[in-house]
Amino acid sequence: MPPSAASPDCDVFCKIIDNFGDIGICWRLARQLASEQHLRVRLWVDELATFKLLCRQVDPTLEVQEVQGIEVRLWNVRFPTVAPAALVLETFACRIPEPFVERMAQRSPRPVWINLDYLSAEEWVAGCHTLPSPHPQLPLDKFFFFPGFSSDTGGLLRENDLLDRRRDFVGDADLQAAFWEDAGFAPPRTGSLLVSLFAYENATLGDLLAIWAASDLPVCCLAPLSQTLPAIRDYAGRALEAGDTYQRGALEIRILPFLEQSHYDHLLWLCDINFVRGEDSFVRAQWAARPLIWHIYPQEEATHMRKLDAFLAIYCAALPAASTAALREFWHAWNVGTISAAAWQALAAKLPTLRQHAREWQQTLARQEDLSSRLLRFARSKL
Ligand code: TRH
Repeated sequence: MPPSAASPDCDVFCKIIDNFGDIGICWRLARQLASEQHLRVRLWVDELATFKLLCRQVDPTLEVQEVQGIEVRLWNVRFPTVAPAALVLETFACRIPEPFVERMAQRSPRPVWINLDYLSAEEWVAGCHTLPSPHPQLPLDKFFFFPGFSSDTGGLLRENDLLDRRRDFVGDADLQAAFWEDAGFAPPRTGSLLVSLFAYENATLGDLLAIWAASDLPVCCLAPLSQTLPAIRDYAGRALEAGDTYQRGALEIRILPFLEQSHYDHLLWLCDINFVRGEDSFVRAQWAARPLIWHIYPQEEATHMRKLDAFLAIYCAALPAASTAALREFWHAWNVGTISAAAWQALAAKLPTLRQHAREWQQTLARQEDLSSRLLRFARSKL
């Protein structure tokens, strides 16, 4: 498409460092700013091939295109001379181009410049949320905006209609059948425990698959293509691709293609337990209101384990002690790579309680204002 005739209200900058979380979050936020906050959004992305995996409409060969009402621009070394929008969102400290920053300083009025940071349940977040950082030379402040789980943080991304769409999907056999058809599989056997599996490389994945294969309960493990595939292949002892199925004992593994972002929600809504990772799938699993197992993004010196515990502390605050212990032990074992049959059995025994808890947790979070509304309210207060 030709560049939009109307100038944008908001520039969003996304650098895909690794994985899918950066673009997953930016794309979700950009769409919400456009569809719910009625902003004209211009999204700068440095790598369109990864973006295409989440949204098939993206054409990786185009420098400028419109996708779902959003102006998508390839962010490469030839950065064009464009006028900055009134709101500039840098995400995950991706360092927007210096010439663009200089034009921001020349703009009148100056844009509101926000860096959207990573999600954490740690206590320090509320104290740093919305703090300004003055540019060393230019008359510009950059504000740090932290997502979070409480009202004194930036909140969580949640589309207006998300919970209604989930409810409709969960109650509609035809929508579910359409999901399976799109994914290239027949619906799983009734009575199987449905588990979605999205994780980083994990040394204990083979152990978990063996535990499921030996369990009394049939387990259907739905694994969209991700870093779990090598370990699944090792376990199966053969090559597996998207569309393949592998059966051993009580376990059926289905390798799914990497799903479009909106279809991934459907998978989470269908499953009894969701193994998720990073940030965005972790949040979506909470909106799915089902028990979740979080593989946190690993950081140096195991600082991610503090982050994991900070979340467990708030998530389990209203959960009975025995369920908390089972969940905590399993999450720790999954993240350090030492799953045992006892840890799985303890977790499995608590699934009904965890399911009820996941519903209550979703309801608690849903009572809070979502991230895009908080972000806009904050930006307007600075205009
Ligand atoms: O891909 P991730 O590991 O992303 C990570 C984290 O965001 C991490 O914090 C960050 O530091 C790092 O990126 C750079 O996991 P995450 O955040 O869950 O993002 C995955 C996205 O992919 C999410 O938007 C859901 C989407 N997804 C699909 O669209 N289809 C799929 O089939 C799957 C499995 C995921």
